[in-house]
Amino acid sequence: MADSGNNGKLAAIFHNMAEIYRYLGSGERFRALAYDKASRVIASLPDDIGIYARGKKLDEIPGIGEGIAGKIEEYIATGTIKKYDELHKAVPFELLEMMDVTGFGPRSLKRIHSELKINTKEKLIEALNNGSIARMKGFGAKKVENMLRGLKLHKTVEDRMLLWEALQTGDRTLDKLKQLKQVKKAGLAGSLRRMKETIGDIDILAACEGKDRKKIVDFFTSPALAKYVIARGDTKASIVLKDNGRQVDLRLVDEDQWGSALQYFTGSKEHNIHLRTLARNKGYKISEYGLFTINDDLRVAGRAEEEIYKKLGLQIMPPEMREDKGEIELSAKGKIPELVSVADIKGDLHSHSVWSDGARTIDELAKYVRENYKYEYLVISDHSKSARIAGGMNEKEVLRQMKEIDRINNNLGAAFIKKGMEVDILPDGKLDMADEILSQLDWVTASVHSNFGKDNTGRIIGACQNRYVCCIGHPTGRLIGSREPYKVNMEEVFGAAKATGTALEINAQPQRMDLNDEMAMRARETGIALVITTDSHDLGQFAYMKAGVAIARRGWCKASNVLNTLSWNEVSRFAQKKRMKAKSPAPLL
Ligand code: DGT
Ligand code: CA
Ligand code: CA
Ligand code: ZN
Repeated sequence: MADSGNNGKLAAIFHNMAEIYRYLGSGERFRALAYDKASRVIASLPDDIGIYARGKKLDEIPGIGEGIAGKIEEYIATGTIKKYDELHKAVPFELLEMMDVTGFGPRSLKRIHSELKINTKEKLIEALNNGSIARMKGFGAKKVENMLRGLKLHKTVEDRMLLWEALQTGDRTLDKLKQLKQVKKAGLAGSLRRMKETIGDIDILAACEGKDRKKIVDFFTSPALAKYVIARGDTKASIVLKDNGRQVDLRLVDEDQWGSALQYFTGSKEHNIHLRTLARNKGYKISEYGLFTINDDLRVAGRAEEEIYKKLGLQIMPPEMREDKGEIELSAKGKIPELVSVADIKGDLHSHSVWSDGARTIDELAKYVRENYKYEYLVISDHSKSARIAGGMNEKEVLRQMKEIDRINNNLGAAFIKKGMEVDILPDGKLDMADEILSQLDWVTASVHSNFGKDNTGRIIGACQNRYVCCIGHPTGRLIGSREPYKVNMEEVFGAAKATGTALEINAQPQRMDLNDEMAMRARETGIALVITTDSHDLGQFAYMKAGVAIARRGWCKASNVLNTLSWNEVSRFAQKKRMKAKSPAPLL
Protein backbone atom coordinates (compact mmCIF):
# COMPACT_ATOMS: atom_id res chain seq x y z
CA MET A 1 0.00 0.00 0.00
CA ALA A 2 1.38 3.37 -1.05
CA ASP A 3 -0.01 5.38 1.85
CA SER A 4 2.58 7.80 3.17
CA GLY A 5 0.33 9.04 5.96
CA ASN A 6 -1.58 11.81 4.15
CA ASN A 7 -4.73 9.72 4.03
CA GLY A 8 -4.87 9.22 7.76
CA LYS A 9 -4.15 12.86 8.54
CA LEU A 10 -6.60 14.23 6.00
CA ALA A 11 -9.29 11.78 7.05
CA ALA A 12 -8.80 13.00 10.63
CA ILE A 13 -9.06 16.67 9.61
CA PHE A 14 -12.23 16.06 7.60
CA HIS A 15 -13.67 14.05 10.48
CA ASN A 16 -12.99 17.02 12.77
CA MET A 17 -14.52 19.44 10.28
CA ALA A 18 -17.65 17.29 10.16
CA GLU A 19 -17.83 17.37 13.94
CA ILE A 20 -17.41 21.13 14.01
CA TYR A 21 -20.19 21.61 11.46
CA ARG A 22 -22.38 19.25 13.42
CA TYR A 23 -21.64 21.19 16.57
CA LEU A 24 -22.43 24.48 14.87
CA GLY A 25 -25.97 23.29 14.26
CA SER A 26 -28.61 22.09 11.88
CA GLY A 27 -27.91 24.72 9.19
CA GLU A 28 -24.60 22.96 8.55
CA ARG A 29 -25.92 19.42 8.58
CA PHE A 30 -25.26 18.66 4.92
CA ARG A 31 -21.77 20.03 5.10
CA ALA A 32 -21.15 17.75 8.10
CA LEU A 33 -22.41 14.75 6.13
CA ALA A 34 -20.22 15.62 3.13
CA TYR A 35 -17.07 15.91 5.26
CA ASP A 36 -17.91 12.70 7.10
CA LYS A 37 -18.25 10.85 3.84
CA ALA A 38 -15.02 12.35 2.47
CA SER A 39 -13.24 11.32 5.65
CA ARG A 40 -14.39 7.72 5.36
CA VAL A 41 -13.62 7.51 1.65
CA ILE A 42 -10.09 8.90 2.09
CA ALA A 43 -9.34 6.65 5.05
CA SER A 44 -9.93 3.59 2.90
CA LEU A 45 -8.33 4.67 -0.38
CA PRO A 46 -5.87 2.10 -1.68
CA ASP A 47 -3.26 4.76 -2.59
CA ASP A 48 -2.00 7.98 -1.06
CA ILE A 49 -4.34 10.90 -1.70
CA GLY A 50 -1.36 12.92 -2.98
CA ILE A 51 -1.13 10.58 -5.96
CA TYR A 52 -4.73 11.39 -6.94
CA ALA A 53 -4.23 15.12 -6.35
CA ARG A 54 -1.09 15.31 -8.46
CA GLY A 55 -2.71 13.28 -11.22
CA LYS A 56 -5.74 15.62 -11.16
CA LYS A 57 -7.87 12.60 -10.45
CA LEU A 58 -9.66 13.72 -7.29
CA ASP A 59 -12.96 13.99 -9.16
CA GLU A 60 -12.79 10.25 -9.87
CA ILE A 61 -13.09 9.43 -6.19
CA PRO A 62 -16.73 8.92 -5.25
CA GLY A 63 -17.89 11.17 -2.42
CA ILE A 64 -15.40 13.94 -3.11
CA GLY A 65 -17.15 17.07 -4.44
CA GLU A 66 -15.52 20.13 -5.94
CA GLY A 67 -15.33 22.08 -2.70
CA ILE A 68 -13.66 19.26 -0.80
CA ALA A 69 -11.33 18.53 -3.73
CA GLY A 70 -10.10 22.13 -3.41
CA LYS A 71 -9.39 21.57 0.28
CA ILE A 72 -7.43 18.42 -0.52
CA GLU A 73 -5.32 20.26 -3.08
CA GLU A 74 -4.68 23.02 -0.56
CA TYR A 75 -3.59 20.46 2.02
CA ILE A 76 -1.23 18.65 -0.37
CA ALA A 77 0.30 21.97 -1.46
CA THR A 78 0.58 23.74 1.91
CA GLY A 79 0.15 21.11 4.63
CA THR A 80 -2.81 22.98 6.14
CA ILE A 81 -6.39 23.95 5.38
CA LYS A 82 -7.24 27.57 6.17
CA LYS A 83 -10.94 26.94 6.68
CA TYR A 84 -10.13 24.23 9.19
CA ASP A 85 -7.84 26.51 11.19
CA GLU A 86 -10.60 29.15 11.29
CA LEU A 87 -13.26 26.68 12.38
CA HIS A 88 -10.94 25.18 14.94
CA LYS A 89 -10.57 28.55 16.69
CA ALA A 90 -14.30 29.23 16.66
CA VAL A 91 -15.38 26.27 18.82
CA PRO A 92 -14.41 24.70 22.19
CA PHE A 93 -12.24 22.13 20.49
CA GLU A 94 -11.57 19.90 23.45
CA LEU A 95 -15.29 19.35 23.86
CA LEU A 96 -15.68 18.46 20.20
CA GLU A 97 -13.47 15.44 20.58
CA MET A 98 -16.07 14.20 23.02
CA MET A 99 -18.56 13.87 20.18
CA ASP A 100 -16.83 10.61 19.26
CA VAL A 101 -17.92 9.21 22.60
CA THR A 102 -21.19 7.30 22.84
CA GLY A 103 -23.74 9.42 24.75
CA PHE A 104 -22.26 12.83 23.87
CA GLY A 105 -24.26 14.60 21.18
CA PRO A 106 -23.50 18.05 19.74
CA ARG A 107 -26.60 19.57 21.30
CA SER A 108 -25.76 18.36 24.80
CA LEU A 109 -22.19 19.56 24.49
CA LYS A 110 -23.27 22.96 23.21
CA ARG A 111 -25.61 23.41 26.18
CA ILE A 112 -22.97 22.25 28.63
CA HIS A 113 -20.60 24.77 27.10
CA SER A 114 -23.00 27.70 27.14
CA GLU A 115 -24.86 27.02 30.38
CA LEU A 116 -22.02 25.77 32.58
CA LYS A 117 -19.15 27.57 30.79
CA ILE A 118 -17.29 24.30 30.50
CA ASN A 119 -14.65 24.10 27.77
CA THR A 120 -12.28 21.27 28.72
CA LYS A 121 -12.69 17.55 29.02
CA GLU A 122 -11.42 17.62 32.58
CA LYS A 123 -14.07 20.10 33.71
CA LEU A 124 -16.70 18.14 31.86
CA ILE A 125 -15.86 14.94 33.72
CA GLU A 126 -15.85 16.84 36.99
CA ALA A 127 -19.32 18.22 36.22
CA LEU A 128 -20.58 14.75 35.38
CA ASN A 129 -19.35 13.43 38.69
CA ASN A 130 -20.43 16.30 40.94
CA GLY A 131 -24.01 16.32 39.71
CA SER A 132 -24.06 19.71 38.02
CA ILE A 133 -24.85 18.18 34.64
CA ALA A 134 -27.45 15.83 36.11
CA ARG A 135 -29.22 18.93 37.48
CA MET A 136 -29.50 20.57 34.05
CA LYS A 137 -32.93 20.55 32.48
CA GLY A 138 -33.43 17.46 30.30
CA PHE A 139 -30.35 15.64 31.56
CA GLY A 140 -30.89 13.67 34.80
CA ALA A 141 -29.11 10.79 36.48
CA LYS A 142 -29.86 8.19 33.80
CA LYS A 143 -28.37 10.25 30.97
CA VAL A 144 -25.31 11.09 33.05
CA GLU A 145 -24.83 7.41 33.84
CA ASN A 146 -24.98 6.71 30.10
CA MET A 147 -22.40 9.39 29.40
CA LEU A 148 -20.05 8.00 32.05
CA ARG A 149 -20.40 4.52 30.58
CA GLY A 150 -19.54 5.92 27.13
CA LEU A 151 -16.44 7.58 28.56
CA LYS A 152 -15.26 4.37 30.13
CA LEU A 153 -15.61 2.47 26.84
CA HIS A 154 -13.89 5.21 24.91
CA LYS A 155 -10.91 5.04 27.19
CA THR A 156 -9.84 1.72 25.63
CA VAL A 157 -9.25 3.40 22.27
CA GLU A 158 -7.70 6.50 23.80
CA ASP A 159 -5.13 4.54 25.79
CA ARG A 160 -4.69 1.80 23.22
CA MET A 161 -4.81 1.69 19.42
CA LEU A 162 -6.96 -0.55 17.34
CA LEU A 163 -4.83 -3.25 15.71
CA TRP A 164 -5.43 -1.85 12.24
CA GLU A 165 -4.27 1.65 13.16
CA ALA A 166 -1.23 0.20 14.90
CA LEU A 167 -0.34 -1.92 11.86
CA GLN A 168 -0.43 1.11 9.56
CA THR A 169 1.56 3.22 11.99
CA GLY A 170 4.05 0.48 12.78
CA ASP A 171 4.71 -0.41 9.14
CA ARG A 172 5.14 3.25 8.21
CA THR A 173 7.63 3.89 11.01
CA LEU A 174 9.47 0.66 10.27
CA ASP A 175 9.82 1.63 6.60
CA LYS A 176 11.38 4.94 7.57
CA LEU A 177 13.91 3.22 9.83
CA LYS A 178 14.77 0.65 7.19
CA GLN A 179 15.80 3.46 4.86
CA LEU A 180 18.84 4.12 7.07
CA LYS A 181 21.77 2.16 5.71
CA GLN A 182 23.01 1.60 9.28
CA VAL A 183 19.93 -0.52 10.05
CA LYS A 184 20.85 -4.13 9.26
CA LYS A 185 17.55 -5.67 10.24
CA ALA A 186 14.34 -4.29 11.71
CA GLY A 187 10.97 -5.67 12.70
CA LEU A 188 7.89 -5.19 14.83
CA ALA A 189 7.79 -6.78 18.27
CA GLY A 190 5.46 -6.65 21.29
CA SER A 191 1.69 -6.99 21.09
CA LEU A 192 1.73 -5.74 17.50
CA ARG A 193 3.77 -8.74 16.38
CA ARG A 194 1.37 -10.92 18.35
CA MET A 195 -1.49 -9.10 16.58
CA LYS A 196 -3.57 -8.36 19.63
CA GLU A 197 -6.85 -6.57 18.93
CA THR A 198 -5.65 -3.44 20.69
CA ILE A 199 -2.09 -2.22 21.05
CA GLY A 200 -0.71 -0.14 23.92
CA ASP A 201 2.50 1.03 22.30
CA ILE A 202 4.35 0.00 19.17
CA ASP A 203 7.61 -1.87 19.75
CA ILE A 204 10.30 -1.89 17.09
CA LEU A 205 13.51 -3.86 17.22
CA ALA A 206 16.50 -3.02 15.02
CA ALA A 207 19.94 -4.63 14.65
CA CYS A 208 23.00 -2.54 13.88
CA GLU A 209 26.70 -2.20 14.68
CA GLY A 210 27.58 -0.64 18.00
CA LYS A 211 29.14 2.40 16.39
CA ASP A 212 25.96 3.17 14.42
CA ARG A 213 23.56 3.23 17.35
CA LYS A 214 23.78 6.95 17.98
CA LYS A 215 22.98 7.78 14.37
CA ILE A 216 19.84 5.64 14.44
CA VAL A 217 18.62 6.99 17.77
CA ASP A 218 19.27 10.54 16.50
CA PHE A 219 17.09 9.92 13.48
CA PHE A 220 14.37 8.20 15.49
CA THR A 221 14.15 11.05 18.01
CA SER A 222 14.44 13.83 15.40
CA PRO A 223 11.51 16.17 14.72
CA ALA A 224 11.00 14.41 11.40
CA LEU A 225 9.49 11.49 13.34
CA ALA A 226 8.95 12.57 16.92
CA LYS A 227 6.51 15.11 18.32
CA TYR A 228 8.41 14.66 21.55
CA VAL A 229 10.89 12.27 23.08
CA ILE A 230 9.82 10.32 26.17
CA ALA A 231 13.18 8.65 26.84
CA ARG A 232 16.49 8.30 25.11
CA GLY A 233 19.48 6.07 25.81
CA ASP A 234 22.30 4.31 23.96
CA THR A 235 20.31 1.24 23.00
CA LYS A 236 16.71 2.40 23.25
CA ALA A 237 14.41 5.33 22.81
CA SER A 238 10.71 6.07 23.18
CA ILE A 239 8.93 8.75 21.23
CA VAL A 240 5.47 10.11 20.64
CA LEU A 241 4.97 10.20 16.88
CA LYS A 242 4.52 13.50 15.10
CA ASP A 243 2.11 11.66 12.79
CA ASN A 244 -0.64 10.69 15.14
CA GLY A 245 0.49 11.09 18.74
CA ARG A 246 1.06 7.37 19.30
CA GLN A 247 3.99 5.96 21.28
CA VAL A 248 6.77 3.92 19.66
CA ASP A 249 9.57 2.16 21.56
CA LEU A 250 12.75 1.37 19.68
CA ARG A 251 15.40 -1.07 20.87
CA LEU A 252 18.78 -1.56 19.23
CA VAL A 253 20.76 -4.79 19.43
CA ASP A 254 23.82 -6.39 17.86
CA GLU A 255 23.04 -8.66 14.97
CA ASP A 256 24.02 -11.77 16.89
CA GLN A 257 21.45 -10.91 19.59
CA TRP A 258 18.62 -10.49 17.11
CA GLY A 259 16.90 -13.77 17.92
CA SER A 260 16.98 -13.50 21.69
CA ALA A 261 15.93 -9.83 21.61
CA LEU A 262 13.08 -10.52 19.21
CA GLN A 263 11.93 -13.41 21.36
CA TYR A 264 12.08 -11.32 24.53
CA PHE A 265 10.42 -8.19 23.17
CA THR A 266 7.70 -10.09 21.36
CA GLY A 267 6.42 -11.45 24.65
CA SER A 268 3.91 -11.85 25.87
CA LYS A 269 5.16 -11.24 29.35
CA GLU A 270 3.24 -14.34 30.52
CA HIS A 271 4.77 -16.46 27.76
CA ASN A 272 8.25 -15.21 28.68
CA ILE A 273 7.79 -15.91 32.37
CA HIS A 274 6.71 -19.48 31.63
CA LEU A 275 9.64 -19.90 29.24
CA ARG A 276 12.08 -18.57 31.83
CA THR A 277 10.91 -21.12 34.41
CA LEU A 278 11.22 -23.92 31.91
CA ALA A 279 14.71 -22.73 30.94
CA ARG A 280 15.82 -22.64 34.56
CA ASN A 281 14.64 -26.22 35.09
CA LYS A 282 16.84 -27.22 32.19
CA GLY A 283 19.86 -25.36 33.52
CA TYR A 284 19.62 -22.24 31.38
CA LYS A 285 18.87 -18.58 31.93
CA ILE A 286 17.22 -16.56 29.24
CA SER A 287 17.33 -12.85 28.54
CA GLU A 288 17.20 -10.41 25.64
CA TYR A 289 20.93 -11.05 25.19
CA GLY A 290 20.74 -14.78 24.69
CA LEU A 291 20.33 -18.19 26.24
CA PHE A 292 23.12 -18.96 28.76
CA THR A 293 24.03 -21.99 30.85
CA ILE A 294 23.54 -21.30 34.55
CA ASN A 295 26.69 -23.19 35.59
CA ASP A 296 29.37 -21.50 33.49
CA ASP A 297 27.53 -18.59 31.85
CA LEU A 298 28.16 -19.96 28.39
CA ARG A 299 26.04 -18.43 25.61
CA VAL A 300 24.40 -21.27 23.69
CA ALA A 301 21.83 -19.47 21.51
CA GLY A 302 20.60 -16.00 20.54
CA ARG A 303 21.19 -15.26 16.89
CA ALA A 304 17.90 -16.71 15.71
CA GLU A 305 14.63 -17.00 17.58
CA GLU A 306 14.18 -20.59 16.50
CA GLU A 307 17.55 -21.55 18.04
CA ILE A 308 16.38 -20.55 21.49
CA TYR A 309 13.22 -22.61 21.41
CA LYS A 310 15.16 -25.52 19.94
CA LYS A 311 17.80 -25.51 22.68
CA LEU A 312 14.97 -25.64 25.20
CA GLY A 313 13.55 -28.69 23.45
CA LEU A 314 10.67 -26.72 21.99
CA GLN A 315 9.18 -26.18 18.58
CA ILE A 316 8.96 -22.49 17.65
CA MET A 317 5.41 -21.19 17.41
CA PRO A 318 3.85 -18.18 15.61
CA PRO A 319 3.88 -14.95 17.69
CA GLU A 320 0.06 -14.93 17.70
CA MET A 321 0.12 -18.01 19.95
CA ARG A 322 2.50 -16.65 22.57
CA GLU A 323 0.04 -15.85 25.34
CA ASP A 324 0.79 -18.78 27.67
CA LYS A 325 -2.48 -20.46 26.82
CA GLY A 326 -0.97 -23.92 26.44
CA GLU A 327 1.28 -23.21 23.46
CA ILE A 328 4.45 -24.07 25.38
CA GLU A 329 3.06 -27.47 26.41
CA LEU A 330 1.99 -28.07 22.82
CA SER A 331 5.37 -27.10 21.43
CA ALA A 332 7.13 -29.46 23.86
CA LYS A 333 5.18 -32.25 22.16
CA GLY A 334 6.08 -30.88 18.72
CA LYS A 335 2.40 -30.33 18.00
CA ILE A 336 2.22 -26.66 17.01
CA PRO A 337 -0.45 -26.49 14.29
CA GLU A 338 0.10 -24.91 10.91
CA LEU A 339 -2.08 -21.81 11.31
CA VAL A 340 -4.26 -20.31 8.61
CA SER A 341 -2.54 -17.54 6.65
CA VAL A 342 -3.63 -14.73 4.33
CA ALA A 343 -2.36 -16.71 1.37
CA ASP A 344 -4.91 -19.47 2.17
CA ILE A 345 -7.90 -17.16 1.67
CA LYS A 346 -9.73 -17.84 -1.57
CA GLY A 347 -12.46 -15.20 -1.39
CA ASP A 348 -14.39 -12.70 0.71
CA LEU A 349 -17.92 -13.62 1.78
CA HIS A 350 -19.13 -10.23 3.05
CA SER A 351 -18.99 -6.91 1.18
CA HIS A 352 -21.30 -3.96 0.46
CA SER A 353 -21.96 -2.02 -2.72
CA VAL A 354 -23.91 1.14 -3.60
CA TRP A 355 -27.02 -1.07 -3.54
CA SER A 356 -26.98 -0.43 0.24
CA ASP A 357 -24.35 1.53 2.20
CA GLY A 358 -21.19 0.67 0.25
CA ALA A 359 -19.29 3.37 -1.64
CA ARG A 360 -18.68 1.45 -4.87
CA THR A 361 -20.64 -0.18 -7.65
CA ILE A 362 -20.46 -3.95 -8.00
CA ASP A 363 -18.49 -3.40 -11.23
CA GLU A 364 -15.87 -1.37 -9.37
CA LEU A 365 -15.63 -3.92 -6.57
CA ALA A 366 -15.23 -6.79 -9.01
CA LYS A 367 -12.53 -5.02 -11.00
CA TYR A 368 -10.58 -3.93 -7.94
CA VAL A 369 -10.67 -7.26 -6.13
CA ARG A 370 -9.71 -9.19 -9.25
CA GLU A 371 -6.77 -6.89 -9.87
CA ASN A 372 -5.49 -6.82 -6.30
CA TYR A 373 -6.31 -10.21 -4.77
CA LYS A 374 -5.91 -13.77 -5.93
CA TYR A 375 -9.50 -14.51 -4.97
CA GLU A 376 -11.76 -16.93 -6.77
CA TYR A 377 -14.99 -15.31 -5.56
CA LEU A 378 -16.48 -12.25 -3.93
CA VAL A 379 -19.87 -12.28 -2.25
CA ILE A 380 -21.85 -9.03 -2.47
CA SER A 381 -23.96 -8.93 0.66
CA ASP A 382 -25.93 -5.73 0.88
CA HIS A 383 -28.30 -4.96 3.74
CA SER A 384 -31.97 -5.91 3.84
CA LYS A 385 -34.79 -3.38 4.10
CA SER A 386 -35.13 -2.99 7.86
CA ALA A 387 -31.57 -1.60 8.00
CA ARG A 388 -32.95 1.73 6.85
CA ILE A 389 -30.00 3.96 7.69
CA ALA A 390 -27.83 1.57 5.72
CA GLY A 391 -30.08 1.85 2.66
CA GLY A 392 -31.27 -1.74 2.89
CA MET A 393 -32.85 -3.44 -0.13
CA ASN A 394 -36.41 -4.66 -0.49
CA GLU A 395 -37.40 -7.87 -2.33
CA LYS A 396 -37.70 -6.16 -5.71
CA GLU A 397 -34.28 -4.58 -5.43
CA VAL A 398 -32.68 -7.90 -4.50
CA LEU A 399 -34.13 -9.47 -7.63
CA ARG A 400 -32.83 -6.59 -9.74
CA GLN A 401 -29.42 -6.86 -8.11
CA MET A 402 -29.27 -10.55 -8.99
CA LYS A 403 -29.83 -9.68 -12.66
CA GLU A 404 -27.12 -7.03 -12.42
CA ILE A 405 -24.70 -9.60 -11.02
CA ASP A 406 -25.52 -11.99 -13.88
CA ARG A 407 -24.73 -9.18 -16.32
CA ILE A 408 -21.41 -8.40 -14.61
CA ASN A 409 -20.35 -12.04 -14.46
CA ASN A 410 -21.25 -12.38 -18.11
CA ASN A 411 -18.96 -9.48 -18.96
CA LEU A 412 -16.21 -10.92 -16.80
CA GLY A 413 -16.61 -14.30 -18.42
CA ALA A 414 -16.46 -15.87 -14.95
CA ALA A 415 -18.90 -16.36 -12.09
CA PHE A 416 -16.66 -14.27 -9.84
CA ILE A 417 -19.36 -12.29 -8.07
CA LYS A 418 -21.63 -14.39 -5.88
CA LYS A 419 -25.14 -13.33 -4.92
CA GLY A 420 -25.42 -12.71 -1.24
CA MET A 421 -27.15 -10.65 1.36
CA GLU A 422 -26.62 -9.49 4.91
CA VAL A 423 -30.13 -10.01 6.14
CA ASP A 424 -31.28 -8.44 9.39
CA ILE A 425 -32.35 -10.75 12.19
CA LEU A 426 -35.61 -9.25 13.44
CA PRO A 427 -36.31 -8.99 17.19
CA ASP A 428 -38.38 -12.22 17.09
CA GLY A 429 -35.59 -14.25 15.42
CA LYS A 430 -37.29 -14.22 12.02
CA LEU A 431 -35.50 -12.76 9.04
CA ASP A 432 -36.10 -9.53 7.21
CA MET A 433 -36.50 -11.24 3.84
CA ALA A 434 -38.78 -13.97 2.50
CA ASP A 435 -37.34 -17.49 2.19
CA GLU A 436 -38.41 -17.44 -1.44
CA ILE A 437 -35.84 -14.69 -2.11
CA LEU A 438 -33.16 -16.10 0.20
CA SER A 439 -33.38 -19.47 -1.57
CA GLN A 440 -32.18 -17.81 -4.78
CA LEU A 441 -29.00 -16.46 -3.18
CA ASP A 442 -25.59 -18.15 -3.09
CA TRP A 443 -24.60 -17.06 0.41
CA VAL A 444 -26.70 -15.54 3.20
CA THR A 445 -25.25 -13.86 6.26
CA ALA A 446 -27.71 -13.00 9.04
CA SER A 447 -26.83 -10.23 11.50
CA VAL A 448 -28.30 -8.33 14.44
CA HIS A 449 -28.38 -4.58 13.79
CA SER A 450 -31.11 -3.38 16.17
CA ASN A 451 -32.62 -3.81 19.65
CA PHE A 452 -29.27 -4.34 21.34
CA GLY A 453 -30.72 -3.97 24.81
CA LYS A 454 -32.38 -7.36 25.19
CA ASP A 455 -30.82 -10.81 25.38
CA ASN A 456 -30.21 -11.88 21.80
CA THR A 457 -29.53 -15.60 22.31
CA GLY A 458 -32.94 -16.82 21.16
CA ARG A 459 -32.95 -14.41 18.28
CA ILE A 460 -29.64 -15.66 16.90
CA ILE A 461 -30.55 -19.30 17.43
CA GLY A 462 -33.74 -18.55 15.48
CA ALA A 463 -31.63 -17.31 12.58
CA CYS A 464 -29.43 -20.43 12.73
CA GLN A 465 -32.61 -22.48 12.31
CA ASN A 466 -33.42 -20.89 8.98
CA ARG A 467 -32.12 -23.27 6.36
CA TYR A 468 -31.00 -20.47 4.05
CA VAL A 469 -28.81 -18.74 6.62
CA CYS A 470 -25.23 -19.82 5.91
CA CYS A 471 -23.52 -17.67 8.49
CA ILE A 472 -24.12 -15.39 11.48
CA GLY A 473 -22.46 -11.99 10.95
CA HIS A 474 -20.46 -10.21 13.68
CA PRO A 475 -22.00 -12.51 16.30
CA THR A 476 -21.53 -10.40 19.45
CA GLY A 477 -22.16 -6.93 18.01
CA ARG A 478 -19.42 -5.20 19.97
CA LEU A 479 -17.65 -2.10 18.66
CA ILE A 480 -14.28 -1.66 20.36
CA GLY A 481 -14.33 1.65 22.20
CA SER A 482 -17.99 2.44 21.71
CA ARG A 483 -20.29 -0.52 22.24
CA GLU A 484 -20.16 -3.52 24.56
CA PRO A 485 -21.24 -6.87 23.12
CA TYR A 486 -25.01 -7.27 23.36
CA LYS A 487 -26.33 -9.83 25.79
CA VAL A 488 -25.94 -13.24 24.25
CA ASN A 489 -25.03 -16.67 25.54
CA MET A 490 -22.33 -17.60 23.07
CA GLU A 491 -22.07 -21.20 24.26
CA GLU A 492 -25.71 -21.69 23.28
CA VAL A 493 -25.08 -19.98 19.94
CA PHE A 494 -22.11 -22.30 19.35
CA GLY A 495 -24.39 -25.24 20.05
CA ALA A 496 -27.02 -24.03 17.61
CA ALA A 497 -24.46 -23.21 14.92
CA LYS A 498 -22.96 -26.65 15.22
CA ALA A 499 -26.31 -28.47 15.24
CA THR A 500 -27.66 -26.60 12.22
CA GLY A 501 -24.48 -26.42 10.14
CA THR A 502 -24.29 -22.64 10.30
CA ALA A 503 -20.94 -20.86 10.06
CA LEU A 504 -19.88 -18.03 12.36
CA GLU A 505 -18.13 -14.93 11.10
CA ILE A 506 -14.86 -13.37 12.10
CA ASN A 507 -15.61 -9.85 10.92
CA ALA A 508 -12.35 -7.97 10.32
CA GLN A 509 -13.64 -4.39 10.44
CA PRO A 510 -11.12 -2.70 12.78
CA GLN A 511 -13.68 -1.73 15.42
CA ARG A 512 -15.56 -5.02 15.24
CA MET A 513 -13.02 -7.88 15.25
CA ASP A 514 -16.03 -10.05 15.99
CA LEU A 515 -15.74 -12.94 16.84
CA ASN A 516 -12.68 -11.97 18.86
CA ASP A 517 -9.69 -14.25 19.43
CA GLU A 518 -11.04 -16.05 22.50
CA MET A 519 -14.42 -16.70 20.90
CA ALA A 520 -12.72 -17.90 17.73
CA MET A 521 -10.74 -20.32 19.88
CA ARG A 522 -13.92 -21.61 21.55
CA ALA A 523 -15.72 -21.88 18.22
CA ARG A 524 -12.82 -23.86 16.77
CA GLU A 525 -12.76 -26.19 19.78
CA THR A 526 -16.50 -26.72 19.34
CA GLY A 527 -15.94 -27.73 15.72
CA ILE A 528 -17.78 -24.82 14.15
CA ALA A 529 -16.98 -23.64 10.61
CA LEU A 530 -15.60 -20.12 10.68
CA VAL A 531 -15.48 -17.58 7.88
CA ILE A 532 -13.15 -14.58 7.82
CA THR A 533 -14.63 -11.55 6.10
CA THR A 534 -13.82 -7.86 5.69
CA ASP A 535 -17.40 -6.51 5.51
CA SER A 536 -15.86 -4.03 3.04
CA HIS A 537 -17.75 -0.84 2.30
CA ASP A 538 -14.98 0.52 0.06
CA LEU A 539 -11.97 -0.68 -1.92
CA GLY A 540 -9.23 -0.12 0.66
CA GLN A 541 -11.13 -2.17 3.24
CA PHE A 542 -10.47 -5.51 1.57
CA ALA A 543 -7.02 -5.21 3.15
CA TYR A 544 -8.61 -5.80 6.58
CA MET A 545 -8.44 -9.52 5.74
CA LYS A 546 -4.98 -9.56 7.31
CA ALA A 547 -6.44 -8.51 10.67
CA GLY A 548 -9.25 -11.06 10.42
CA VAL A 549 -6.77 -13.82 9.70
CA ALA A 550 -4.78 -12.65 12.73
CA ILE A 551 -7.81 -13.24 14.99
CA ALA A 552 -8.19 -16.73 13.59
CA ARG A 553 -4.49 -17.36 14.18
CA ARG A 554 -4.82 -16.10 17.75
CA GLY A 555 -7.63 -18.64 18.06
CA TRP A 556 -5.18 -21.33 16.80
CA CYS A 557 -7.22 -21.91 13.66
CA LYS A 558 -5.83 -23.91 10.77
CA ALA A 559 -6.93 -23.38 7.16
CA SER A 560 -9.30 -26.32 7.61
CA ASN A 561 -11.21 -24.41 10.31
CA VAL A 562 -11.97 -21.56 7.89
CA LEU A 563 -14.51 -22.06 5.11
CA ASN A 564 -13.27 -19.37 2.76
CA THR A 565 -9.94 -21.11 2.37
CA LEU A 566 -11.93 -23.51 0.18
CA SER A 567 -12.87 -23.21 -3.48
CA TRP A 568 -16.37 -21.98 -4.25
CA ASN A 569 -17.68 -25.47 -5.00
CA GLU A 570 -16.91 -26.53 -1.48
CA VAL A 571 -18.26 -23.33 0.10
CA SER A 572 -21.41 -23.82 -1.88
CA ARG A 573 -21.62 -27.45 -0.80
CA PHE A 574 -21.58 -26.27 2.83
CA ALA A 575 -24.62 -24.07 2.11
CA GLN A 576 -26.40 -26.83 0.19
CA LYS A 577 -25.84 -29.35 2.95
CA LYS A 578 -27.73 -27.21 5.42
CA ARG A 579 -30.59 -26.65 2.98
CA MET A 580 -30.91 -30.40 2.41
CA LYS A 581 -30.67 -31.25 6.10
CA ALA A 582 -33.34 -28.75 7.09
CA LYS A 583 -36.19 -30.17 5.02
CA SER A 584 -38.83 -28.52 7.15
CA PRO A 585 -38.82 -25.07 8.70
CA ALA A 586 -39.48 -26.65 12.10
CA PRO A 587 -36.81 -26.08 14.78
CA LEU A 588 -33.85 -28.40 14.46
CA LEU A 589 -32.78 -28.43 18.08
P1 DGT B 1 1.00 -3.48 24.93
O1 DGT B 1 2.06 -2.54 24.50
O2 DGT B 1 0.36 -3.10 26.20
O3 DGT B 1 -0.04 -3.69 23.86
O4 DGT B 1 1.64 -4.92 25.19
P2 DGT B 1 3.12 -5.46 24.89
O5 DGT B 1 3.05 -6.93 25.03
O6 DGT B 1 3.63 -4.91 23.61
O7 DGT B 1 3.96 -4.92 26.13
P3 DGT B 1 5.15 -3.88 26.27
O8 DGT B 1 5.17 -2.89 25.17
O9 DGT B 1 5.06 -3.36 27.65
O10 DGT B 1 6.44 -4.81 26.21
C1 DGT B 1 6.90 -5.40 25.02
C2 DGT B 1 7.40 -6.79 25.31
O11 DGT B 1 8.53 -6.76 26.18
C3 DGT B 1 6.41 -7.68 26.01
O12 DGT B 1 5.49 -8.27 25.15
C4 DGT B 1 7.32 -8.70 26.64
C5 DGT B 1 8.52 -7.91 27.02
N1 DGT B 1 8.42 -7.52 28.44
C6 DGT B 1 8.03 -6.33 28.91
N2 DGT B 1 8.06 -6.35 30.26
C7 DGT B 1 8.46 -7.55 30.64
C8 DGT B 1 8.67 -8.20 31.90
O13 DGT B 1 8.50 -7.61 32.96
N3 DGT B 1 9.08 -9.49 31.87
C9 DGT B 1 9.28 -10.15 30.73
N4 DGT B 1 9.68 -11.42 30.77
N5 DGT B 1 9.08 -9.60 29.53
C10 DGT B 1 8.67 -8.32 29.48
CA1 CA C 1 3.89 -2.68 23.15
CA1 CA D 1 6.64 -1.00 24.77
ZN1 ZN E 1 -21.99 -5.90 6.47
